[in-house]
Amino acid sequence: MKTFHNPHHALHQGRHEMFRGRLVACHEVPARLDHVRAELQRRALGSLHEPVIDDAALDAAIARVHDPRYVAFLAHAWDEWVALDPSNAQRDALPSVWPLGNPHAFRRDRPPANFAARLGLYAFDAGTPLMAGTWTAARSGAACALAAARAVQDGQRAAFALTRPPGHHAGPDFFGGYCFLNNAAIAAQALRDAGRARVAVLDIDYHHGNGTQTLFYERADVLTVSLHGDPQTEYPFFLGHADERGAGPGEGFNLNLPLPRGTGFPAWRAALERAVRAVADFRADALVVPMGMDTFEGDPISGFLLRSADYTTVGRLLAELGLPTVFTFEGGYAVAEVGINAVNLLEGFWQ
Ligand code: SP5
Ligand code: ZN
Repeated sequence: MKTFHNPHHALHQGRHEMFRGRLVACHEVPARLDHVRAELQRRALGSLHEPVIDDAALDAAIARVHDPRYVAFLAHAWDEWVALDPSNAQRDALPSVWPLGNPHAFRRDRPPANFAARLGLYAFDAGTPLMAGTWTAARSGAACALAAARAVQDGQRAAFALTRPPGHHAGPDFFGGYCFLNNAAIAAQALRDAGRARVAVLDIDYHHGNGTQTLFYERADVLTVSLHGDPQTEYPFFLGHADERGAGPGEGFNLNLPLPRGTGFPAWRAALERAVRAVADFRADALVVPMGMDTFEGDPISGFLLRSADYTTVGRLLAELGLPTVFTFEGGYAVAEVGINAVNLLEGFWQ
C-alpha cells in the first residue's frame, strides 16, 4: 500500500475554535498526522510518498468538485483578512455572520465586497479557523487524494491520502467541521474520470459526511454511505438522517446509518456490515473510505466506544469487498492513540 502524506500540513495550525461562547484550543492539530506517519514507519506498513501532481491537473481535479468562486475565495482569503487590518495577521480568521437559507431574507447570489461577510457566506460554523497556511495545506492535501486515486487506478490494491486539514464536511462552496477541500470527493471524482463507472464512498468518521453527501446527492454513479452519530444530538446536526436517500437520478444512492451516542463496537459493526452490503449491491468498481478515527472510545469530542483492537476488524471487513480502495484521513482527536488506531485499520485491511 502506498501512503501519500501532505508535506505542508503543519502550515495549517489553528489556534482557536468557537465553542459555547468561548474560544477553545483547536482539536484538529498537526500532531495527529505526525503520529499516524510515525506509526506507519514503525510497523513498516507500505511505502510513504509525497504527492507529485502538476498544478494544472490538480486545479482541474479540485474544480471537478468545488465551485470556482469558492476556490478563488480560499486561495486569497488570508491576504484579504490581513488587508482588513495588519494586526489580523496575529489571529486566525473565523466567521461571525451568516446568510441563512431563505433567499427572501438573505441573498447568497451577491457575494458582498466585505471580506468578513464573504467568510460567513462560505462557512457553516465558527469552529474552522483559516490562517496563513490553510490554502497551501488544503491544496496539497487534495494532491494527496489525487495521487492516491491515481495509484489505485495504476493497479495498487489500496492507497492512503494521509493529510490534514480533513475534508468530508466541505461541500461544493462551503467549509466547516475543520474541512476546506473534500479530499474523499476529489478522489472519488478522479476515479470516475479515469473510467471507473461506479464509485462508492463509505464514510466511517464519527461525524456525518455532509459535504460528500451534498456533492453527490443527485448522482447515481457515486454511492455515498455514512455511519455516524445521530444528527439529533451530534455535529453537524443539520444533515445525516436515515430518510435522506438521494434526489432525482441519485434517489436510492445515499445511505445514512445514524447511531446513538454511546454506541459500542457490536452495534457499530452491524451497521458497517450493512454499509458494506450496500456497496456490494451497488456493484461498485472502486471504493473511497473517509477514515475518521473519532469513533474511538477515548475521543475527546465524540461519543462512540470503539477500542484500538476493533479497528483491525474494521479493516478486515472493508477488505472483504475486494475493491481498489482509497483511504482519506479525516477526524480522530485522541492524539496519542490516533496513529495506532489508523494503522490497525490499514493493517487489518492488508492482512
Ligand atoms: C473532520 C471532523 O471530525 N470534524 C469534526 C468537527 C466537529 N466540530 C465541532 C466540535 C465541537 C467541539 N467541542 C469542544 C469541546 C470543548 N471541551
Ligand atoms: Zn469527525
